[in-house]
Amino acid sequence: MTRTSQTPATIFLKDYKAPTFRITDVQLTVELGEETTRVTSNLSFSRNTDGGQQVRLHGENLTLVSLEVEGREIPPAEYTHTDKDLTFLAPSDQFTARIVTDIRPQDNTELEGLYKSSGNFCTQCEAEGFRKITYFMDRPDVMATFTTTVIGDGSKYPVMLSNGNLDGHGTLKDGRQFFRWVDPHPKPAYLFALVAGDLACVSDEFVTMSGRRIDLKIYVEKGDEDKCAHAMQSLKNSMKWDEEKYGREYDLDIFMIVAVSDFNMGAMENKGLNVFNSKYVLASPETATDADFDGIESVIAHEYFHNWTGNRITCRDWFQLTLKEGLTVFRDQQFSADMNSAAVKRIEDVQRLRAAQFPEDAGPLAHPIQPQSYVEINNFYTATIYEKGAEVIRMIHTLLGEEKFRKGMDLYFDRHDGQAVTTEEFVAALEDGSGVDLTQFRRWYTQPGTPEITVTDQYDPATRRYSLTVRQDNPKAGPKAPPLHIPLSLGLLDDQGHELMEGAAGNMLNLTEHEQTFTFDDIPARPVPSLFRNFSAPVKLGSNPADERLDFLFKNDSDPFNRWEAGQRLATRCLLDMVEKHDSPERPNAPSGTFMDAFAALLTDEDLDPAFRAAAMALPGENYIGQQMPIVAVDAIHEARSASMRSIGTRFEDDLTRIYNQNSGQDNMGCRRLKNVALSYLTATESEDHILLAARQYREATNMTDRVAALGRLVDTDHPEHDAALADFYARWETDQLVIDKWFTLQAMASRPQAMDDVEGLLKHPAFTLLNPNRVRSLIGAFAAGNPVHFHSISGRGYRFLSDRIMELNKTNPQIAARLVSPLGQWRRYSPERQTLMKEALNRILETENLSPHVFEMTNKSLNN
Ligand code: B3K
Ligand code: ZN
Repeated sequence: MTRTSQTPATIFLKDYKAPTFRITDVQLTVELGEETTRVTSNLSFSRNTDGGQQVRLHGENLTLVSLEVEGREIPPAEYTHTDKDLTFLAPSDQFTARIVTDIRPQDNTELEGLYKSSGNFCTQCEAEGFRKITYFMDRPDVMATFTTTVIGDGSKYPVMLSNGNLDGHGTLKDGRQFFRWVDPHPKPAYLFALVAGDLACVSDEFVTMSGRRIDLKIYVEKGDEDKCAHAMQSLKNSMKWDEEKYGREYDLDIFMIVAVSDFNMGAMENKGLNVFNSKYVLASPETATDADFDGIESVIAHEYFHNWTGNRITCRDWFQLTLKEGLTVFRDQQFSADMNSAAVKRIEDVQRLRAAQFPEDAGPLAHPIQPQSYVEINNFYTATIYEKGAEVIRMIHTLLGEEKFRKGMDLYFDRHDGQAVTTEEFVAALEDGSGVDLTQFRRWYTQPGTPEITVTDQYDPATRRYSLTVRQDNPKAGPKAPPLHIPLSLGLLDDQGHELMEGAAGNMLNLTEHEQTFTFDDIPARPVPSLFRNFSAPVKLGSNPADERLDFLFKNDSDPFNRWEAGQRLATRCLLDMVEKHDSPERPNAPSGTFMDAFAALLTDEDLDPAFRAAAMALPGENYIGQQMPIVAVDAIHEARSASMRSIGTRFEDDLTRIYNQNSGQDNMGCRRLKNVALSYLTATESEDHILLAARQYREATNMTDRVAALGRLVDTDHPEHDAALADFYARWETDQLVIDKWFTLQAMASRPQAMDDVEGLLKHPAFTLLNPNRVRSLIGAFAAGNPVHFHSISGRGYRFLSDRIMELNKTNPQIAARLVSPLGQWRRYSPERQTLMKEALNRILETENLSPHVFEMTNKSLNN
């Protein structure tokens, strides 16, 4: 470590101690001001454990005005006060305190605590933001009831919201307006929320399974009211689904969602008052793509489902984060699968896991889903905690089966409602409720790394016995790591493609040893195995079957996930072969014949669901191909993929044109997706006709999905349509920030040679600002994660561009800055020249003055772990 004196402290799970005192009730008054906002907090304390009289409250960036304990003003000599906390002595085992503090939300660019966005006040308290509003025991195992009175200028902030049910509102003698909210459900401070502003409201209602009428309210900036219908419908669907699937009913009289434009992440599940990034609320077909609509549905569901998995039952400490996040992601995945095509949803979930979580788990920031330590908790809202966490819950679901899983969940809710618990308590409830032993399974919580699976098979015609030998290794967890309990869902197919085992779902094998052999009797001829159906475990399958076997599975597997997977593996193999021969005279310029035949079969298979067909037709992305190589051959991969797109487009021009035409003008997501995949192959040929086809689609589009798909094809060309379409798009949508984000992203991901100049130029565009996280993600995030050729340019320009932005953002928004570090942390996977340049970029960051703990932790671990 280069920094010693200011190296931030590491927090360890093993050091967890229950709090000596608890806060059971909070009466909060927040007086909103243009200069100073005053927060008066009346707290009820009671003893929780032995351990002395000292009371320590967290607090950051606060001006302490006064402290009273049991009605007595405490003089400064009787308390200690640092920039992190406030400590005083408890007079007895039960007492009250009144604390007055001043804050300046208008100066808060970190977007944590109370801040202003577009002139409205809003909060973000998870993980440790409440301590930036007032002094408090800001830890999730301290759960209190809250009454919140918001006071302010009613002409500026007519809407004033907080958690719970509305208990009164009116005008004070001095003319200020107040609203009082009561939340009867004890909650940790991270679920506190407050919003005030001049907002429009869209209302609806939901009648729960026990007949209670719930008011549903979505608050948005004025003028956006007509973009809330999909969010509202998604909310009602989520409420109904949670009742039917898990027996969970909503528990307040009102459920509110507020959309804000400056938000560090997607959304936040504050009790009864979810605050959302407007990206996950606002949609109309003209302004949002089909993918945006799906994103809204899943994030609305996710935050709503947190009401039970996260809020009613919360985390004991932040090491348990996956308790609520993995479980809630699993639940939102189930919900989206029920609402849409389950197969396509599963494919997308696995793609996301592979794109973000697998590299994380193989790199310097690898951690188990229950980490043992952290420096800055906000850095631990990772793909591992969320997406791998969801896979772990899914495996429990697979091992228990639907019915026993529900029994386990019922017991979990019964046993722990109102508590702050650990992942161990969760697993124990699932085990007790189902009667299934999860002793070995628990290792998934503590082992980092993606297990690598190798499979060999044998068939003996004399005994009609088939055997599969399966081996698991997890190099990241170390050579002595004990084996995991891995569910392997298996199908065996005969040479006609028929299932040889009961039911199309096949068999579930329990892989519990390092190496295990499973035998199957009465198998008439050598079968083709379909392994890890529906991606039954988050593992890497090492052994690669022959092309013919993949082709066979691609055409015959009854498991749609594995069907798609076989096609992707075939494609990956071809692309890797092209990459390997990049510099040799036998360099192929098209994928193999087997692949082309399989692709041809897709083009005429009209029985397939169009969305599935579109997913199966798309080639694996450059990043995914890179992940399959020990050292990523950035340029060769780009060239191989582009050449493949081109050769497929040329060879199948007629079929692709037919598919394009057949699926044009259909008001159906799947058809749009299929048509736009066809367009991507056609434009890859670079023929003038097809570029003009994209230009026409751009101009004539009636929805954003088609418009953006067409523009995406044009941004990669030098054709005059490139500038024309980009200028038109900007002029058309200039006032819609979410649409302009797409304009930035498309240019950030373009591969044409001058793309890096374009990206640097965009930094100076009047619409660009580092203060808006969506804008940062749309340009800088999209470039670093989605433009491998230019980000990894051997000139080092991409790396310098990113490190410069990280250093700038470190000053205003360290959470967002830290999130941008991870692409550089992958340096070990690149050529020696690139490694040097990437490390140089990381070292520059590490040498920055006043480096935040957020950026320090990510950069330091990226270099040294
Ligand atoms: N729980 C929030 C994430 C909070 C992130 C804090 N840095 C959103 C979610 O997962 O639902
Ligand atoms: Zn969540």
